[in-house]
Amino acid sequence: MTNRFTRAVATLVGLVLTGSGLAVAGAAPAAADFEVDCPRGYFCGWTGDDADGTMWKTNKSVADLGRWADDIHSYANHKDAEACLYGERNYDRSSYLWSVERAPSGEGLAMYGENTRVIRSIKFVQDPHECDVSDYPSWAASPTSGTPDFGDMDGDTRPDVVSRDRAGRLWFSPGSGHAGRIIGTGGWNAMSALTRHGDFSRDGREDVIAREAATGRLWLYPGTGSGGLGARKLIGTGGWNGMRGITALGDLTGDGRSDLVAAEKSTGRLYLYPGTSTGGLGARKLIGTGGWNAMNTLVGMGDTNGDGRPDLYAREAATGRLWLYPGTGSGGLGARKLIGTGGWNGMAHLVAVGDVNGSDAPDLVAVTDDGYKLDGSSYGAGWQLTYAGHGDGRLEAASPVQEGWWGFTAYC
Ligand SMILES: [Ca+2]
Ligand SMILES: [Ca+2]
Ligand SMILES: [Ca+2]
Ligand SMILES: [Ca+2]
Repeated sequence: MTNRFTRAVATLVGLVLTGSGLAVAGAAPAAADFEVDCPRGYFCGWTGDDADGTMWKTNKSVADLGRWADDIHSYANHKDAEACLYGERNYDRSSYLWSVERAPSGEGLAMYGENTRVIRSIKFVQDPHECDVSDYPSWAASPTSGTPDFGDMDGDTRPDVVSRDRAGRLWFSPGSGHAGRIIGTGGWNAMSALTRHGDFSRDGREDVIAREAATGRLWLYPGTGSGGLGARKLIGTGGWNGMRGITALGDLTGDGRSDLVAAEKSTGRLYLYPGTSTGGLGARKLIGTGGWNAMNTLVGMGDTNGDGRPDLYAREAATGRLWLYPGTGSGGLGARKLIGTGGWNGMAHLVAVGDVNGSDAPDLVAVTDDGYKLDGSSYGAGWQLTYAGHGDGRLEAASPVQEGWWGFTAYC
């Protein structure tokens, strides 16, 4: 990923004080005012640096810039979309140069940059991910016979991945390895938690649960069985902003209904919210008496140790350690075990996906953060790693599987 932009640089040029201490009053601005010259809703290019010279503008994607290809030496994006710049015509992804971010909404500002490259085409997209890689995370998994109803949303026994892009769209990446598709066309940025695993609506299909940031409500989005989501249902009328680590983890209570856990911010307690026969949540039960605020991620893994109870992984913020909290026969969690001795804070996302490699034991997918290194080499953000489950709650070591998972704001 490359994002090069300089915000409002040109307007600052005329205001730079010299070392003499002389006032800038009367100094001629060195640059044209790109905010004014480039109308809102347009991407503009200038033949000169500092938004000087002849201006060219477009409010639509341009597959061939023609003679302008060699002539854009500075530019500004004043459109409410990401602009992908390409060195070749027709948005050839192999010639992708970089993207120019959209102007921050409501501020009326344009994003400014300078350029020495040939730009032959410009495409506007909702998310910079669409400039040079697939619009969705690429994903493939083996069929499983272990827990086919855990992680699989379209009934092919291969676990699937759901992701949210920066534009607030929800994507479905099927385990078949085929192209992903949009299952939520927008508005998902209004959700401050997304979790999936298990069937809450009692139709045998896995569902997604989301917390609405503005209201603290909890919504159930029933899986359709083909990877999509049906009409949502309110399952928590409020107060969920007081909780963190909201995690659907399968049936912990042993009644055949999927359950939810979440930690209470004010007390650090962990609560179980049992799924009910009507697809809602019953009275909560205390299953962790404190200390859960020390965990910055909870992962509902499924049954990692083969005892038939779903288990929880938790990442400890201060140490970067990963802990296993095994589900017990009484609907609680047993004594924790150390699974990862450190370094787990280098992961941007930990994603429970069920059994990925067909071994019947659940595996863990991690998405790397900026600082990710392996054997001294810097890999950076957006690498997908798969940690194979050992069958006893532990994980095998992982290597980078593929890049291209950067830029998504949530996975479940
Ligand atoms: Ca599937
Ligand atoms: Ca369901
Ligand atoms: Ca249950
Ligand atoms: Ca277990």
